[in-house]
Amino acid sequence: MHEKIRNEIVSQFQFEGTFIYAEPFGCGHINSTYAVYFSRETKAPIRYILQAVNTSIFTDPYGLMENIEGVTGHLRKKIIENGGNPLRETLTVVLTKDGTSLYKDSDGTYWRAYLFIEDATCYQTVERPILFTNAAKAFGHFQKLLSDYPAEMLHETIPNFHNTRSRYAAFEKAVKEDLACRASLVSEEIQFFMDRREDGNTVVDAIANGTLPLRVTHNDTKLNNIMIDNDTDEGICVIDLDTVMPGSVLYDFGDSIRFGASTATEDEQDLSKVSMSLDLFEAYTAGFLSEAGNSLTEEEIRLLPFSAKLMTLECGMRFLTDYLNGDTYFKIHREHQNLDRCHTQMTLVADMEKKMDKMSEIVSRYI
Ligand code: ADP
Ligand code: GN1
Ligand code: MG
Repeated sequence: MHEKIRNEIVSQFQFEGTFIYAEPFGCGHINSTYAVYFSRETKAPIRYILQAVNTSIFTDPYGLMENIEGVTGHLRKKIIENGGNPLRETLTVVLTKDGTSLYKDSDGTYWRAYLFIEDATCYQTVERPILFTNAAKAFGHFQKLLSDYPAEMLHETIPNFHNTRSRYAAFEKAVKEDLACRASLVSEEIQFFMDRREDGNTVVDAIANGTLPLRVTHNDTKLNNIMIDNDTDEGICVIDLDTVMPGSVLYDFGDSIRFGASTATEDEQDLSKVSMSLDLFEAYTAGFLSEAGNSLTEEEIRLLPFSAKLMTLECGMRFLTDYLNGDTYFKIHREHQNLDRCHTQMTLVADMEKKMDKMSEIVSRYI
């Protein structure tokens, strides 16, 4: 891939300077991400983010980029109005020399590029609670800035992304087809998700009957999808905008808790290390409600604790579905990694079930 990047890809984009090298970058599970480095004659070297879009998942890459250009354009305008720096506070697409947002290479792979957000860190775990509070404020603020974005302009980049009922259907199909001959190895795990089937209907039904509003949401708010400023610890820029679509604010709140309030990494094999920290739940709740609290409905607020469980349940089931299908969706770096990921999510769900009352108590304190 490096040869291809050097010989074909980098010359297609409006990058400044002379190409030096490319390296795989970050811990995303979906796209193939590289940092590409350039030297400049009179200025310091510069790097960019270059990504091969995963088109088996995002089947309409042009629609995807139309969303991203639309959303970042909207954010840029507001950031400027508020006196901020749009080059650091939102993603900036670097265009190809033809002025388009995607380059289709000789193998049919679609490439895109962004300015690299420098002097900021993308954390894989909450190293200090303040980072999580600040991530929450930034996701809450992101939600507010997009509250007047015309939802009808957005392509649905992954249909039914957080439709837990469809997720259950896909899971049951995977169990039945058993493509990788693994179903007999995971009967307890399968039962765990089947026992919680009813939970999958709660938010889907409430959106359908109008009890919960649809908003423009990020839909993938894990901690490594936000850049945190190295000097101030503020959540400076929300990234990974591939799944910005109409959704429930509960998806964004719940997914952040799923990932960031865990006391262990998403693929930890020692489950004794995995639990949902009430302190981290509180750290996130405080930050999120301070930004977005006023705009939430009573029902949204009531369901915040449940949303953490729902998103964790959904994600665990997606990992198990992928394991049953032979690991074709999420990138894995070792055998059975998707099963390990499924196990941490199951452990978190069970722990959240025990802590639900305490979570509700915390929410009520910040309203
Ligand atoms: P995926 O969809 O595979 O998760 P992301 O868009 O989240 O891909 O990118 C993967 C990682 O690359 C991020 O977690 C982050 O570490 C890094 N990254 C992405 N965009 C930028 C950017 N503009 N500046 C700096 N780092 C970035
Ligand atoms: C994927 O793209 P990334 O790594 O930020 C996935 C999320 C999951 C997450 C689990 C488009 O997020 O939905 O919650 O992995 N993104 C997509 O870590 O499926
Ligand atoms: Mg990501």
